[in-house]
Amino acid sequence: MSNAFEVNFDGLVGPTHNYGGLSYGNVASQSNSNVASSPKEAAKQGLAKMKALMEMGFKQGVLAPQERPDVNALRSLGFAGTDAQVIAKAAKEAMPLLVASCSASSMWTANACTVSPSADTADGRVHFTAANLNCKFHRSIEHPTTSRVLGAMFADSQHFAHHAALPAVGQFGDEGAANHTRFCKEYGAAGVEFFVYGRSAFDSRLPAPQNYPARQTLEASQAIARLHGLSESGVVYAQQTPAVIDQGVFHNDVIAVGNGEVLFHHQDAFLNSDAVMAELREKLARVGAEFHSVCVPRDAVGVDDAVKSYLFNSQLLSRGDGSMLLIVPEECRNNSNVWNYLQQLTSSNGPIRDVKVFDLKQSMQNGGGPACLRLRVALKENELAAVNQGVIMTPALYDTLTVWVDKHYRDRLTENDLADPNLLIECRTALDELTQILKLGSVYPFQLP
Ligand code: SUG
Repeated sequence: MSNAFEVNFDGLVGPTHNYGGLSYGNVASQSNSNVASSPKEAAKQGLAKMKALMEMGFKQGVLAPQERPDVNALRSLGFAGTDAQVIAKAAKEAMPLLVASCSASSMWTANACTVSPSADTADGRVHFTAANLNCKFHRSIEHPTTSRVLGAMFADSQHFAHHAALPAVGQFGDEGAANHTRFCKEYGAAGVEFFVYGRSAFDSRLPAPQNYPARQTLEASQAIARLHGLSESGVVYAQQTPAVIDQGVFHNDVIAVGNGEVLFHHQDAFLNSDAVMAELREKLARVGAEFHSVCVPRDAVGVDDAVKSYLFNSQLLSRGDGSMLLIVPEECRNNSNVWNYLQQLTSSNGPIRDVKVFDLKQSMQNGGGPACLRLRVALKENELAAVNQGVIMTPALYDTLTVWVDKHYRDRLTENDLADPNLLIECRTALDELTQILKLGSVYPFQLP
């Protein structure tokens, strides 16, 4: 079998990064509403993580941010005139809509799409379905540009297949890879794809959370498995415990992370957890893999600690020697229950041997940790060679992007600044240059005929 890799494509934080308080059910987003942001610092924190992983020998890529404010979204809501007039009218008459149209939320590329590697799909291609993200208006406007950017990155139709986002209704609410985990013995071998949903849209017998929205439906996950041509024996579905959604676990990647043959998860993550673990064990065995559950007991780390620290929104990475490394946000070190647990975890003889801490505060304050910021794509060597090489991180690209951020990004952004018509011009100028740096061609609305 040819070599295969997991490539992490991190979202480059866009120039309008701000705290809009837009995500009901996401505790950090709600509690930091209206705090001043630093787009420059945010972008640099993200780039520092990409550089560090590249230097540790992991394959690293970058996913471009989006054009914001999204003037076309505002036009579709009835604001008319020149771009500057559209922004001014929205600022005067409907500030929440302007704020939503300015969100840099595409940085959380774990929500960009769901990816199935070629070893799992019926036609032997890597399949991508852009996430409709239709639970929140500010995120529902991402998928058309996401699709164009993914198309420009993974352009070779011999290796890559792209599907449009699912129908834009709550019944097919889809949040992408944040609720999808792929297990395998080796990245290039057939694996098991694990879809976690918050509720069913059509089966009223299944429970649902009482307070916060369940963003992912079972029916959306099933549609993606069909579109990607996954076999029944290669798929496991599980429902999130509704009570944890009500405690702020708005995606599965806030309470579980998996890689290779390992699932690192909280005791309360899944309904009927024992049956889910048994099905994973059985289906992994069929592809010659041995399933390991690393379950964090609620007595050691409560769900509230998991939500505050984002322990599970970590990146679980395989190292050359077969051991695993966990990339966690700084907030884990600041939480004594979590930090004590991690010391114990890495010194027990389990698969996870090391922890590395990153300062991602700018993203974390909007509920986006290390795992939110990356989209994992397992690629065989020839598939990796077919990826647009402009988006693969190198020391030179890191330097170029750092200079680009310094040139175009503001140090500080508040809600009032979003009404500044210059922000749109700054954003377009920066993105026009970025598409050349990353060799993406024309992907943004302002670049299209
Ligand atoms: O969709 N926050 C994002 C965070 C996404 C995290 N992704 C994963 N867990 N994979 C969301 O809730 C907040 C934006 C604001 O309030 O300005 C926001 O969209």
